Amino acid sequence: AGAPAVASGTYEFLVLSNRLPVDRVVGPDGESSWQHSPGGLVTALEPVMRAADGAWVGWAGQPDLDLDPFESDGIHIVPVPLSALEVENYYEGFSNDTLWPLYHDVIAPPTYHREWWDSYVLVNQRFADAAIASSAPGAVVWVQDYQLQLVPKMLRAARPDLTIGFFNHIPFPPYGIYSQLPWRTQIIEGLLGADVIGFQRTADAGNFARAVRRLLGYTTKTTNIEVPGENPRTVIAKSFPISIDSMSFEELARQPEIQARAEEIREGLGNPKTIMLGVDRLDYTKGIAHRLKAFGELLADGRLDVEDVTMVQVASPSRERVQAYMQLRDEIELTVGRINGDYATISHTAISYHHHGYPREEMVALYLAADVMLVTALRDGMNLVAKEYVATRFDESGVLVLSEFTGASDELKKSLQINPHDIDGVKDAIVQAIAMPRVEQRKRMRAMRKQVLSNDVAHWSINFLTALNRAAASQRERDTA
Ligand code: GDG
Repeated sequence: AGAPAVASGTYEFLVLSNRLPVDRVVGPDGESSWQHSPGGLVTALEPVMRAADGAWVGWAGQPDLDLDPFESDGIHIVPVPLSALEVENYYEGFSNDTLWPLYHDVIAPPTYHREWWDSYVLVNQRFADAAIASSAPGAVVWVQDYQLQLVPKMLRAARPDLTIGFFNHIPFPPYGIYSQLPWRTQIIEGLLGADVIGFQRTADAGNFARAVRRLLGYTTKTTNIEVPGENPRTVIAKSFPISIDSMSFEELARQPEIQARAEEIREGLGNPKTIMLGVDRLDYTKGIAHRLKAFGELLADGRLDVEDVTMVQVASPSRERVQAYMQLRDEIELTVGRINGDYATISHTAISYHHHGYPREEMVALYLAADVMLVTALRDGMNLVAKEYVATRFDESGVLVLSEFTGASDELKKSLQINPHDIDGVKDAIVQAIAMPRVEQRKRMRAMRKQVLSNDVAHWSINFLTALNRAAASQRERDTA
C-alpha cells in the first residue's frame, strides 16, 4: 500500500533537531572551527549513529550560514540554514515565545503572531526536505522536540517508506491550555505523521491523546491512537523518560582533581556548614525566584544563619534576545542583590550568583560540593540537573529537593518533593534537608542512584528505537495484509 518510495539519499538513520550537536565557533583570528557539544543526546545516539552510519540534520546556530554537509568526529552532519529573520520568527518567536510558554502551563503569557507561524511552517518544511533528500529507502528518521512538530507529517507525505519517530523534550500541556493555540489542529496532525510519539511523562502522553480525541475525534486506547483514512494507521503515544550518561558523571566525580576542586569551592565560600546549589538555564520555568524567596525568608526568620549556609546559584545565559528572559534576569539579579545586601557579612555571602556557563568538570565539582541540591521548577519536561546531581553522589551523601512539577519527580521518589508555589513548604523542606541525618541521606540517595544508574540515556534511546521499529514492523504487516 501507499505511494512508491522516492528515495534520494543514502543514510539509514537520521536524527533531526533544531540545533546540531556541533557549534560553529569563530576564533580571535577570524578562523571558524567546529566544537563538539557533548550533550546527553549526542552521547546517547553516538553508538546508534556509528552502527547505522547515521546523519544528524540541524541548524549550526548562526544565521545566514549556507554550509555543505560534512563530517565531525565520525558523525555525518547535514546543516540546515536559517536566515536572521527566520531565527527571529521561527526560533525566538514561535518556538521560544509561543510554544515554550504555552507548553509550560502559561507561566509566562504566550505570544501569538501569524507571521511567526508562517515562518515555523516554512522552516519545518526545510528540515523535512533536508531529511527527505538524505534518507535511504526505508530509513529510520528520529525528529527531536517542539521546534519541529510539523516535520513527521511532511516526511510521511513525501516518503511513506520511512519509519518516523518523534520525541518531545518538554511537557505536553492539558487540553484547556493547549486549546489556546490558534494552530492546535495543524500541530497534532503534524505529530501524528510519526509512528511513535515519545513524551517525558505518562501525563504528557495522556494530554496529547486527549487533544487528539477533542480536536480530531480519533479513537485512543492507552498508548494507541487510531488514525483513520485510506491507509489506517496506529500511532503510539507513550512516555520514554529521558536520562543522562550516568556513568560518565560518576567517573568525573571520582577524579581526584575534581574532588580537590570541590574542596576548593567550599574553602572559597568560607567553609560554611551547608552549601545549597541551584543550576539552571536562566528560564522562568525553573522557579529560581521561588527558591530565592524561600531562602531569603529563612534568613529573615532567623531559621538559617548566613554564617552556616551559603546558596550557590548558577544561572546559565539563555535566550537573551527574548523580552521575557531579559526581564527575568533583571528580577532575579535584583532579588539576589537585595538578599546579599540585607544578610551577607564580610566573610560570608548569602548567595553566590553566577550568570555563566561552565565546563562539565566545574559543574561536577559544584555537585560534589553541594550538600543540598535545589530543583524548584514550576514546570519541566524532565530536569536533567536532578539526575546529574544524583549520579555524582557516589558516597551516597547529599539531599535532593525536587519539584513535583518536573518529569524527574516521577522517578526520583526518594527526593524531598515540593510544590514550589508553596513557599512555606519549600522553606520546611530546605530546613529538613539541612538537618537530615546521614543515615537517612544514604537511604534516599542509594535508591535514587539505583534508578539513575540503571536507567541511563542509552537505555532511553534503545527503548525508544525498539518501540519505533516494532511499531513500524506491525504497521507494514497490516499494510500488506
Ligand atoms: C530541556 C527540557 C529536559 C546548564 N548550565 C550549564 C550546563 N547545563 C546543563 C545541565 C543539564 C542541561 O544543561 C540542562 O538540562 P535540563 O534538563 O535541566 O533543562 P533544559 O535545558 O530546560 O532541557 C528538560 C531536557 O530538555 C532533556 O530532554 O530534561 O525538561 O526543558 O545537562 O548540566 N552544562 C555546562 N555548563 C553550564 O553552565 N557544562
